[in-house]
Amino acid sequence: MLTLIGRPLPQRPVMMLHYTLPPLLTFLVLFVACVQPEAGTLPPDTPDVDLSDTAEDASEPKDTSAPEDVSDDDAEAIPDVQDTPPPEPWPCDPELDLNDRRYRHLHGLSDAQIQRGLLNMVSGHRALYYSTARQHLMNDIEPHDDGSIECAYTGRITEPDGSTTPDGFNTEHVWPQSRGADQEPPRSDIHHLFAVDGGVNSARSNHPYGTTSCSGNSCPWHENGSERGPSTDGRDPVFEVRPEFRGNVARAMFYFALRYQMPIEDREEAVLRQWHCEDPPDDYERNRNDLIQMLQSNRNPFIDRPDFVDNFDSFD
Ligand SMILES: [Ca+2]
Repeated sequence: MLTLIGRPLPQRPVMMLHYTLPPLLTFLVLFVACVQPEAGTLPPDTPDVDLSDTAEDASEPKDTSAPEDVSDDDAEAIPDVQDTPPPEPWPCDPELDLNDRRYRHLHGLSDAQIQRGLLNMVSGHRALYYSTARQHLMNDIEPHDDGSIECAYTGRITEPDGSTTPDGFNTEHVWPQSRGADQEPPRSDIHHLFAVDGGVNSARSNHPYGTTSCSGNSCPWHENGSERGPSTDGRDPVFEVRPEFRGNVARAMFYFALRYQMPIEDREEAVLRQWHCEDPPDDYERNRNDLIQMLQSNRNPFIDRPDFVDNFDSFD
């Protein structure tokens, strides 16, 4: 016999309702009460929602195909680019290959368009911690094929020792920190950092570059082709870089002016343009550009394509 709470279940319907309704209501109340705490556990279950998002992520190959579509568009644009005439030979180095594929999308464009295109290419680089940048500069970027490093201003040779100050060398900011390179990311941007003898770094200080009116021993400071003294254009003092390195300095300055949209004073720029032409990029400088790109994900376009300087009336 069925029983309810220890009592025999009545057989008549009315009596059955009398006995069964209260327990059923109690059961429903208890059921709802039991369900509510489970509902309260929904937040921890919300990862299920995230999982659904993950599922959406899993479908993202459709989205990742979008860049491919963009590249397809670029691919379609290539014939047009290839149809544009190659740039005129660069007068300072007529043998220079001006068909670098990295810049072919700029062929045939106006100066303003080329300037914007180059700015887009150099901007947003991967900024390094300053200590990391100096470590890479001295031990990975500057060493020549024989492993030596060379003072940019005097040519003094030494060996890297794993530090940032080997044999009295330290880090030169071609664009002085006191003239706008004291904040990040410009302070750690290796494109304008060079290894120099510490004493020579002090001799250059933050003086602008220029052509001195003195020569050698007659200059207040001089060492192995670089010298500091009054300039031929009325400034005093200026720092004149030895012939082997003056183009490297000029291109680093042009890069900085473009990357950080900072002006170069007119008289200094005139000298830098002259140095840029006198000392075109060589294999060492181009290799240095490649190494820096591996760290920072951007290049100095004036090393790859020195003729681009001519697309800027002035860096101001
Ligand atoms: Ca050079």
